[in-house]
Amino acid sequence: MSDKPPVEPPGSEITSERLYLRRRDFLRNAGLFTGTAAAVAGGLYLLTRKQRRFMDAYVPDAGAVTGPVVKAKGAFDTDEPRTPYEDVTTYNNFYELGLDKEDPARLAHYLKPRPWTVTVDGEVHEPKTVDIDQLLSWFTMEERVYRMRCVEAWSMVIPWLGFPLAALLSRVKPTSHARYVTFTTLMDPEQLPGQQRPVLDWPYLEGLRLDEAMHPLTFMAMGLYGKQLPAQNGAPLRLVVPWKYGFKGGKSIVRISLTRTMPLTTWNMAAPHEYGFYANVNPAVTHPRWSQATERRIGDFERRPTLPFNGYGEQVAHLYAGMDLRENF
Ligand SMILES: Nc1nc2c(c(=O)[nH]1)N[C@H]1C(S)=C(S)[C@@H](COP(=O)(O)O)O[C@H]1N2
Ligand SMILES: [Mo]
Repeated sequence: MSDKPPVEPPGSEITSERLYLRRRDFLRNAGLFTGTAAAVAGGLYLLTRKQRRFMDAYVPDAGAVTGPVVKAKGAFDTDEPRTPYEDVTTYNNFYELGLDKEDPARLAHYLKPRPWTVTVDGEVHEPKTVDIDQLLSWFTMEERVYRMRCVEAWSMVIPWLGFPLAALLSRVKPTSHARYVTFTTLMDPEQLPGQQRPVLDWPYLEGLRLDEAMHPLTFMAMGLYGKQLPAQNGAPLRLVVPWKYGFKGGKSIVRISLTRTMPLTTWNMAAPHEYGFYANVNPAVTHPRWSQATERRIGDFERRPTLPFNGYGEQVAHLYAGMDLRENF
């Protein structure tokens, strides 16, 4: 790593500023910017209609995900307003598809989510290499509406479709030695042209402790907004860990390995003083170059306070009992 050029943080506030201004312009053009709460609610309704048309045009083959879908509001769902589909699918971090927020949607067509094979191996009794559609057929798809907080201090609310990682891990039966889980993104510079340049040490690697991986909030997403996952969001399979910074959620995963030792993870290797292994959302631990105390919810005007564990502390704080969360950031 040491002979590589210094790595920039994943993106910048500048782009989100632009998006914020665009949203404000939209509302102003719609005559709603200075309106009442009712008018703002009306604006959200218009946006939703607009998103729906965009969605139908944008993901023409995205029919329903195979199999039954559980849509009931789960115990962990937030009922905060959902970030519009257009923003969720056009404001992305996926460095293998470019460094600007708009790049992944623009370059999404390079990535072919079928055929696709996923390997689950390592410290398990029943390692498996399966076709993605076979894997899909093992689970009932659930909808989970989660907050997502990027380490760059912006956030979204996203309705994911997928299954708990615990369901997959139970199937392969972890051995008593398994303590960590590694997630590996596809390595293919033709499908992920950003891998032609050594911006990061490819493939993108992420990891969790096994108890974090088995937590019921930890989710494997195959869709969002009831449709198949767009490539820019990590098709066909991506990790979602809602109490951690967004970079923990590795995209376009081909391998899930259980290990005895803590795995190397991409951002931690690139900038160990800035991105820790745990990366739990923590307003009290400042990034060396910016505060994590507040965040901008995409589409909002005002910043809002960032919550410890991104608001999931009641569910997950016990996982870190007795740990110094400043040291283990
Ligand atoms: N393979 C891969 N996964 C990745 C990234 C990436 O660059 N490459 N970016 C991460 C970051 S920084 C964030 S915030 C989320 C963004 O997910 P979204 O674009 O679906 O909102 O993906 C994460 N997963
Ligand atoms: Mo991020």
